[in-house]
Amino acid sequence: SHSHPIKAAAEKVADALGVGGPPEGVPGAPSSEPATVEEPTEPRGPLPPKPDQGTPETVSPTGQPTGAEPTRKAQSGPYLTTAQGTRLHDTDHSLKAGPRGPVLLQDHHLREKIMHFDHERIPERVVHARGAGAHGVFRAYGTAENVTRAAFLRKGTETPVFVRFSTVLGSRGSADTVRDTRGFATKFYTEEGVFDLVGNNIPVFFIQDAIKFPDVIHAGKPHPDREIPQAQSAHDTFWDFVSLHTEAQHHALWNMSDRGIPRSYRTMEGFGVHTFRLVNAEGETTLVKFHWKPKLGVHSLVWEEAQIAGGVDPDFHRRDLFDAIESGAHPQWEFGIQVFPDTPDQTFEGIDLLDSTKIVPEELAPVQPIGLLTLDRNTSNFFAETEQVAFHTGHLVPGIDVTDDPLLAGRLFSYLDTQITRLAGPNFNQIPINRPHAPVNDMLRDGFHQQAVHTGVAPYKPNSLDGGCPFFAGADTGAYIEVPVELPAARKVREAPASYADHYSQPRLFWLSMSPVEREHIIAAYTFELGRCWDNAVKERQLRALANIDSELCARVAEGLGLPAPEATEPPVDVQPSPALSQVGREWPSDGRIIGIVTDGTTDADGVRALRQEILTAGMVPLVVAPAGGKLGTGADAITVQRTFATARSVEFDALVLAGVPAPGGDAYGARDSKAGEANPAGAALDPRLLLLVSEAFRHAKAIAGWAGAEAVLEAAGIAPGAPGVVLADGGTAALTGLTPLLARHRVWDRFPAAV
Ligand code: HDE
Repeated sequence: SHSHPIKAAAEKVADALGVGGPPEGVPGAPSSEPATVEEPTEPRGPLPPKPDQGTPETVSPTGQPTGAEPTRKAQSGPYLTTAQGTRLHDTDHSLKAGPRGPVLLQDHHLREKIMHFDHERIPERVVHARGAGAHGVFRAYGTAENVTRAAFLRKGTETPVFVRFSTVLGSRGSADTVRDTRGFATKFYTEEGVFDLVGNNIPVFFIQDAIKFPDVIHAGKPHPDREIPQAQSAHDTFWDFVSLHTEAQHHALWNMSDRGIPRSYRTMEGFGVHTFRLVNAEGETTLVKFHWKPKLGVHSLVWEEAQIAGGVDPDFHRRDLFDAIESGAHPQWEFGIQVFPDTPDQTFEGIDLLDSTKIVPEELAPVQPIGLLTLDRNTSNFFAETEQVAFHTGHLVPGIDVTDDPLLAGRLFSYLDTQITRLAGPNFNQIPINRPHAPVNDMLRDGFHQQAVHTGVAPYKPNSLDGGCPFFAGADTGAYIEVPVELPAARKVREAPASYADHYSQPRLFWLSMSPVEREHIIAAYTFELGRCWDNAVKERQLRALANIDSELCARVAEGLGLPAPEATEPPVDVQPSPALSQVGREWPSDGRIIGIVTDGTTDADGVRALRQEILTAGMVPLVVAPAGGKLGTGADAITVQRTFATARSVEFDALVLAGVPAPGGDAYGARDSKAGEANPAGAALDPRLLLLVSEAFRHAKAIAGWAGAEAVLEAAGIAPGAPGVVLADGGTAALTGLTPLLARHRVWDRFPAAV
């Protein structure tokens, strides 16, 4: 019962992923003849943006909407110019004294070109350097109106947003699929000014007090002597810190779970982590935790897949997000809040709401949906938007306030401060991507990279010379009207509240909430990471921490490391599991899933064409794989091969369909050098790349279907025809019918623990 837009989206994904142009047989697709690209001879204006790419909103440097004024775009006019707008007639040759003579210093164009190039890079973010961003829209359900007066949460209000996803530890060019926390930062350009929700895909943090942030990051970053390993937590300094500073155990456990290796940014949850305070129109306050719930469900990679993807496609997540949006398969998240009464003790059911190493299980406080986020537009320039976007936890709108979480307090300082170095000065709010969409009328002046030409003579208050302008908002519309929260009489101390000393009850809660296969993954992850450590004292200390989480977890990891399992030093805590934390056992829409149709020279092209169409109709993405590039079948409706045995790797596919028929007198999928359209030589050996593709997909617990000929391939790959999640059918329709429910569960969980 998929609607037409999803089908159209899937068609476009297939198209975007293909190497050979638009999918054949799709109504409205242009003819399969590639259009000839003509070399332009006449001067013409800059290329128009792609349909899903717009330039930043038309606003003045300080955010004032400019109405009809043209957008401040970098390129205009048909001719190449210098930065001063002077037309150029040559950009390929330096000015020299004769063709073989010395280059002349007076060549301004040469100097300007090289000078600018030399300064193209800005410092990368000290954390979260690697990321991908997209534009979208947030629509409020109105269900939060009773707890907050924030205008963008009023029923039906639509607010433009920009979201940046990221990893934490790696450099800007590092791989997407490493085991790490993911950032999930959202900028809401509301009519009341910018609200930034700078969250992560893991609901807890390593530390309870911001003063520890440099410590945990120094421990996680590469070793200072050789700057290795890149984008990894699997090294001594990280586990040294985590094992000594046991409040980090909870976050580290989430990292070691499947949450540390998401399948896609589109299938990640997001969390505000801290408790925030909402204020409604009556001035009443509520404590909340923010959640993002992906419409496609929460899905992860398996570790071997993540490692392979890190090599064969380091841009795995960035590409996935971009392709999906470009094709019209717009990812969506429901925004939700867990609501707690704002009591003086700031706890809920005994859980300290000011401790960012703790969650409140959804079973105790359900997540109430308050709006829908849709990402529908890619960036048109990565640097201008994704690199220059500057989030800040202190960018708050009326109706949303902070709490006294000491981790949040440090962030309120840090995010402004870091931009001074990264974006070189205090005027980063004037960079197009950071400009509010609400009018800006501040009294901030001058500074590096000032873009605005301010008028008036009195940037101070009170003034009479500028007529007293600008004026104050009324107390009912203004921001930063702090809630007059009663503070307990206190003396200055450097200490944490007693509840912050509980480091093990919640890791244990998480562990007990996992399904058996998720526990296996966690055990394997710790065994891998600690196995990569060199110092035995670090491993032994971390095993002692694991003993306090769960004795079986500790014993299994110790066994893998070949070390004795220590006893717990703290009595096991009696906690109730939270089933909502497990990713296994639920069914989700299979929209956008990528299905590899593996063919060879003997495959029936009509069958493949029909199957492709059925996959598209179901809102999924077919990719045709063959031993070599080219076409399947002949004539106008020949099918373009999109991946070859050389370019395909199992990690790209959510499921495989082996669509072959045995060649007369030979095996299907025959010899390595068979070509599309040619029968395979009798008895030829199966291509090892095909066997790798199939056996990896099986090992990664992906559904595999096939018809005639598939059995031989499965057998050669060592897969029993009756294995779980293997569908042997009599054709494409039956194969897809068999695959669909398997895809809804994301993986064939029954294949574990034999699978990796
Ligand atoms: Fe951040 N963090 N952080 N952080 N953080 C930054 O800001 C910091 C923390 C998060 O896509 C920096 O502009 C401190 C928690 C995200 O641009 C910096 C502390 C959470 C992003 C900074 C924390 C986050 C950042 C680096 C401890 C989840 C990427 C560049 C008190 C709730 C935003 C920048 C983007 C980025 C500091 C802890 C999330 C240095 C001091 C907890 C998603 O300001």
